[in-house]
Amino acid sequence: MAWAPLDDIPANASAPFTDYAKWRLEVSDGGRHIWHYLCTDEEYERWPQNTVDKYWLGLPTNLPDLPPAEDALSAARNGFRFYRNLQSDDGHWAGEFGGPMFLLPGLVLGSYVAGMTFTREERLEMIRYLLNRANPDDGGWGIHTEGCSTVFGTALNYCSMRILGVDAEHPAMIKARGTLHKLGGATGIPSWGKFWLSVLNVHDWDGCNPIPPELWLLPEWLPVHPSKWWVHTRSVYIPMSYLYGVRFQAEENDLILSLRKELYVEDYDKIDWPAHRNSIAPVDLFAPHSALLKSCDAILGAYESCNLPPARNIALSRVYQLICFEDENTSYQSIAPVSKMLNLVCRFHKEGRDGEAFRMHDARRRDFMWMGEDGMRVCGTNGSQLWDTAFITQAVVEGGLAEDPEGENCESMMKALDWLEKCQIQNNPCHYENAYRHRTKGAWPFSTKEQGYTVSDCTAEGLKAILYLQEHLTYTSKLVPEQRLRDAVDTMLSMQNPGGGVASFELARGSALLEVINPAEVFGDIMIEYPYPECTTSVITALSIFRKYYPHYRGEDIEDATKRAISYLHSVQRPDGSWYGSWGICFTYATMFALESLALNGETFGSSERVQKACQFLTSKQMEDGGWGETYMSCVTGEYAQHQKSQVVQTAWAVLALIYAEYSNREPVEKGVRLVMSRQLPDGSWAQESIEGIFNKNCAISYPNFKFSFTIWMLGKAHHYLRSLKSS
Ligand code: LAN
Repeated sequence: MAWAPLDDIPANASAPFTDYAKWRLEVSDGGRHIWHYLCTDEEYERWPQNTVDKYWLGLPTNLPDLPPAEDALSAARNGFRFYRNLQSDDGHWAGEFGGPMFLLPGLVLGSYVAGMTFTREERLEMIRYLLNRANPDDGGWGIHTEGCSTVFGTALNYCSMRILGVDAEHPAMIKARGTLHKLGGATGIPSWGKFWLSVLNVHDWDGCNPIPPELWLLPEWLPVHPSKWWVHTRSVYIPMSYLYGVRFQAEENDLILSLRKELYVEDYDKIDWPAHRNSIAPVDLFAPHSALLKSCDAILGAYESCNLPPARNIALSRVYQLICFEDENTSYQSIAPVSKMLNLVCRFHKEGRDGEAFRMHDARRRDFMWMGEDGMRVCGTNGSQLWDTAFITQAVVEGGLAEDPEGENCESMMKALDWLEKCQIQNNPCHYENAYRHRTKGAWPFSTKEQGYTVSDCTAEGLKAILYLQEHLTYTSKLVPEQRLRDAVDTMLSMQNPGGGVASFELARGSALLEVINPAEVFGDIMIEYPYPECTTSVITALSIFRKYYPHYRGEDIEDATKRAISYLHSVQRPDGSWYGSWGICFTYATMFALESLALNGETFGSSERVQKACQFLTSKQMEDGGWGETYMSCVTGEYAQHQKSQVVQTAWAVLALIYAEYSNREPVEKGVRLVMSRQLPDGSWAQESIEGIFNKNCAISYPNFKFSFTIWMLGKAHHYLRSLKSS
């Protein structure tokens, strides 16, 4: 299948390839995000571009300059005066959630093999995004936007560009191909890349280690049963095992034949595929295969050489059923875009182009596509709606900004409460046990209710936001009744592991030993759930705030959960006083959370050696200019990696940490506040700096709304904190 040809693509992608005045973000159904390009004059007139559109497109918002801030509180106030303009009409804050560079290839390759298309403007802006994100020195792509060029990033994005319509002789393609070849060509691509290239029919299935769907037929009590894997890993490997099991392949065409020549340094027909199953370019390798995994792969490879492995058909029906359950439970979005696009190809393979599954999958691709000033990218989830809305509302209430005389902040908070109320999941998922899901009743998700997965800390931050809005403000009503708050508490308590720590989506179901069979060479710690200081803190702080207002519900359980959580946090403090962060960068992020927990337990700078050590750690990292700055390399190496430039978001985290710790010396706090104030722009906003988040140890992901929520939160709290120090 060929897509309609595009005009010549300019080599320089700094100017838009489409008319930016025509893009609009549609927000519907509980925070769903879809970017539209308006085609007719009539549409254009009916649907004016608003501030949210303009801000995310990088167009001037023309918001007024504000009176310069005199102190931390007025800086927080100015920050929110700007940021409230980015609130959507339905009450949530929308935003970009890009960073990983292997998501757009899944979208493009998956759509292509299933015979789905994109609009011309979407194609042009995806191309432009990739041109803008190619590393300037070598023209390749990394695993994420700040990473060095790898085979994984370069080969997959190269194929995406070609499918989207870029000619092989375009200067950017020549440069990227040169880099790919220098790195050894696509035979060295990690396993997820080998998989996608095989689906596209530019790589041979014989070059992939087996992904047998039969694993799902093993008895569930077996420690390796895939139902015990981390929910993301299992959601990805379910459809992968289906497509591997049926050896799905796109039909050969000119583009595919040409890609077979472009991607490799050797002659495609002469490649010894089985010999390359474990070839991984050194630059890509983060988690090498263990000897045990290599032996398992060899045994499974022998099983695959039976013509039709005996249990294949039964296994295929079972995994297909799991794929359908997941689609139904998430309105065809799946938990994240990797599994979404794999499920889409599976449904296309089995059911073809006619019918509900194809139509729904086609439409729901757009929930992940986000237009930015540099073009169109694919987000890590269908957004971070709940996460961003929960933080900013807490920041505004705690900073004392929610009761402003003009009433505009009040209105903003009421809208936010309304949205947060609607976002709470009130039931357990369909096929609850049969689909191996954790309970969702009472939970808040990371993005939207429709996506529908419980996340421990999102439930916690959602609940805290509701409690702040309902209990601290005079003008709000109790939209979320006590019974639903109790449901959230039950869900959070159901997520604490025996060791006291809380993981992300579920309880840890399997042993950490399963990590020896981690097949994805580019990610670490993905086989099971692990407890995280961040998630644990959010949960126990939410439980404690709940208890303050509703002391009669499960008080003892909450007390016991808190004690166990604290002992988990004690056990994972590092000798240098810090905690390792798995979802934000890195030691600064997790140390902020952990110190909040310890404060809840009465452990502060004055009384606790642990807290003193943590504060020493933080203050030793404060930079000359008063700020803090850590790079994502901390997450990769496990050692603090200093950024060249201080970062407002990390400065906010570090100062918040010192405040939680009740650090007695005002100087580091004051210097941090001054740095954040000095970076505030005249309209009250802050500019985007380096990437803020991380996952699976090796892939950075952006949280651009953090530069508002955490700065405003820190400034508000610091103001009150510094005043309290003065008066004591
Ligand atoms: C996220 C984003 C949010 C994040 C927090 C809530 C911040 C965290 O505290 C708990 C874990 C969670 C929900 C999380 C888990 C992993 C996600 C879903 C992501 C980092 C966003 C993208 C990532 C997902 C795994 C990306 C797809 C890639 C695969 C390896 C399958």
